[in-house]
Amino acid sequence: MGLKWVSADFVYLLVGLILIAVEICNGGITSSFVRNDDLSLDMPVDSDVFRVPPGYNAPQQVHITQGAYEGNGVIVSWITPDEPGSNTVLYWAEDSELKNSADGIVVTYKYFNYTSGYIHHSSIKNLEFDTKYYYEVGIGNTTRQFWFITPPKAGPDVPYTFGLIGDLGQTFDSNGTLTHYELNPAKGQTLLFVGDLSYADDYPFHDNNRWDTWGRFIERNAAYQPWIWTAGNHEIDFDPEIGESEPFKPYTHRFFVPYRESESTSPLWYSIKRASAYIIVMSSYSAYGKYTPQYKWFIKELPKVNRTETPWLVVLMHSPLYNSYVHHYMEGETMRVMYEPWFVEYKVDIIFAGHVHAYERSERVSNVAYNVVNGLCTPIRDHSAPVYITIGDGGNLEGLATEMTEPQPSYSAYREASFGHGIFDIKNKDACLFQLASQSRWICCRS
Ligand SMILES: *C1O[C@H](CO)[C@@H](O)[C@H](O)[C@H]1NC(C)=O
Ligand SMILES: *[C@@H]1O[C@H](CO)[C@@H](O)[C@H](O)[C@H]1NC(C)=O
Ligand SMILES: *[C@@H]1O[C@H](CO)[C@@H](O)[C@H](O)[C@H]1NC(C)=O
Ligand SMILES: *[C@@H]1O[C@H](CO)[C@@H](O)[C@H](O)[C@H]1NC(C)=O
Ligand SMILES: [Fe+2]
Repeated sequence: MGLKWVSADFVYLLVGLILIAVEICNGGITSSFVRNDDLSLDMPVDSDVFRVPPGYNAPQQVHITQGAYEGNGVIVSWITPDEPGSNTVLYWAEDSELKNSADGIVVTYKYFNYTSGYIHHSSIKNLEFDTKYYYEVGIGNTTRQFWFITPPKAGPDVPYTFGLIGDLGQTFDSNGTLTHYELNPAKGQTLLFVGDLSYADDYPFHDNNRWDTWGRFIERNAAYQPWIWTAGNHEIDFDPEIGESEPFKPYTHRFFVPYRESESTSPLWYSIKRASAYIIVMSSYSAYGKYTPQYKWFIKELPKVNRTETPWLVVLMHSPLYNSYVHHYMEGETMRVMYEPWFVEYKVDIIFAGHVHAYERSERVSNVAYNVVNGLCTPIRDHSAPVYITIGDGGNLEGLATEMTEPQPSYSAYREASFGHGIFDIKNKDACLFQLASQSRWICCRS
């Protein structure tokens, strides 16, 4: 690893049990660190990370996500290449001989001249909280076993550690990001993925074989801990010129989420509780104006959140609302205008986004006073406002965003062009820390 992973967000602001309490920065640090901005290539199709598991019709691309609003369910997904095989997942608690089974469904889709394998999704319900389970997919002599650990029941002082990755892709840098996440001693227990998964759409005709390679690449982590999915622009796969006019087709066939449990009508926006966090996932690329399904769902969602039970309110979306990089500048502006008043009124703690291939953290600011005629259009410090964190630096083939708007706006606390992941580590109801990439320093999430 060495130095190339080390970056320098040296803001400490620690609350509660943690000892250090120095705020060095007061707005506007631009790190001079740039992690190798040479374009990284996608790993070749015959790379070790894309290896097809042995055996006839062996399940591949195994991944799990949270399968129940309360956290006591898991959706297991996998693909069999040759024939449908079985939709059943066998599962058993670590200390139990009793094998249970959950049935699921199998779907397939076509995209231009590509035909998918058999994509299985099985939802396991009513699991015990805070328990290790083993599970098995496949039939005959090509079964495969994995495991996961359910979260503790939701509650105010339940510590939990989330990882964050966005814009991952499948380059050598992507592999570095995933490896580095796996090796982080902070040990993320669940990954919050802020959109842009495979970048298959960068290939001619959106070569969906690159969705399959990506599925095999992430299996080594995503089969053992839930990845919480957010859709990005690279999931839209809208290309009417080649006859593909159903947005999000590959994504919604491959990645199931428990959206109905939060009364959502679309897998592109939903929410879950996990430990002491309430996580709301939004879709930057679905209609979100007033009266739209996403809007109507969202405004009912916020009052539902019981901050005594889940004190940490977190929102995931792909396109950032505050972004001072040149790349994708102001793309999140219409969504900011629509939703920022809600985020401030309901005191959302953190909004994580990706899209910009770099890291940026905002101060706690809001910009909600403007009414067209009053000229009040500059962000101001606001303790009810969220911190905005952009972590779209997973390592995809499009490369880093290095160009920043100058001067650095005062709402921008820290920005740095580096690949990597984040760790969002909840200690208790008052204290939580965020760590960028592998640096050993942490910042406080609430102040
Ligand atoms: C089991 O796998 C082996 C090796 O791939 C194969 O030769 C054999 O036919 C398989 N048996 C069954 C029952 O599928
Ligand atoms: C799909 O079309 C592309 C471009 O014509 C071609 O290179 C590829 O081999 C085709 N794939 C299949 C499965 O027919
Ligand atoms: C990806 O990373 C893993 C773990 O560090 C390593 O074993 C593997 O060889 C890497 N693959 C490629 C293609 O870089
Ligand atoms: C909120 O959660 C707390 C702690 O779990 C619980 O005691 C309380 O009844 C809940 N409030 C509502 C309105 O459901
Ligand atoms: Fe993006």
